[in-house]
Amino acid sequence: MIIVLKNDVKELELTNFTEYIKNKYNVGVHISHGHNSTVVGLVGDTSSVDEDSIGAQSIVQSVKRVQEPYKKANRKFHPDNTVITLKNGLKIGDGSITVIAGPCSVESEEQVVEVAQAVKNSGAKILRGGAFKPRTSPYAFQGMGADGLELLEKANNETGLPVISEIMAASQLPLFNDVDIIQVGARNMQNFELLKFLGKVNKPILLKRGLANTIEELLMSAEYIMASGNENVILCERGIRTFETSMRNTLDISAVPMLKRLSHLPVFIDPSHASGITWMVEPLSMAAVAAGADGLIIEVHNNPSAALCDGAQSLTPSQFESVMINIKKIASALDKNV
Ligand SMILES: [Mn+2]
Repeated sequence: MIIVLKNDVKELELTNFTEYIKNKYNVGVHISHGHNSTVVGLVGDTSSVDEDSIGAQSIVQSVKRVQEPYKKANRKFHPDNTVITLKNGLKIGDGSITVIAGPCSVESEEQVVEVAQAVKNSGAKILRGGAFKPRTSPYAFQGMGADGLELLEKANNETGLPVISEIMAASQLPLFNDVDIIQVGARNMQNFELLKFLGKVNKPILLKRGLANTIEELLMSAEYIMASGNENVILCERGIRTFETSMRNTLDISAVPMLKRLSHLPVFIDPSHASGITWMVEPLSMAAVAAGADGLIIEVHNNPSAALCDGAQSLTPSQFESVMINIKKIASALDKNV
């Protein structure tokens, strides 16, 4: 349920009102001070809440029941876009386009530092690199683990780029101290215990959509993280499984405007895993920016043919440079910075 308050509400009135509601109906309260209005969202079992009695209060403008099962991730609860600020001051979701780039997996110091420098020179703002890899086959390269995270930290020291890496289990968290954004991969999107655990962590979470999950299921997974206390969630569409076989997955570009409408959270696109094909990354990146995405996460390798993981979809630094040039053209048509 959402309660929109009148414009001239005083802080004390708001406090008294929310205390009254919490005590009377035993529900959680989420307050959002927007540009145009203050919205009080009620979370929990709101079946006993009397709409008419709340609507009759002097500070209340309107009361609405929210049909969607996700509340904190719902734009109705938080009309303004969520803007996430990293340690270095970089803002995500503020209307500019944020590009994350780097290798699928960290393989060596030379590799990750070289790629980090190259993508930074082309305009990437965040370095990606997998240390723990969720591979379909148990016999495929599983990632460098803790050593990989240390190499990412070295690349951060060399370039100043914040880093993002994927976590696969709660027990790995102590190793993620120097990681700026924690990624939850598509295969863990519905690992609810992991999501609840990450809700207690004080770092932004990039949550990838599962390859066979609906938009509502993605938002419910974001809700798990937010309900546990961490509201800094980035949603990432990375392709879904359809009947189409000519690409690794099918990029659901329509997820961008739909997610932006349903939720206030930043929305990213991963064109690399969506297509699995190097030459498709550029057009899909351009389409993502045109559709309103807040950012992109792109795989770049200094020698894709020798990559230990996802070489077929990894760009060379010069191909990445071309992507950046072209998405800047789209962004500037929309009056956005990259
Ligand atoms: Mn990959």
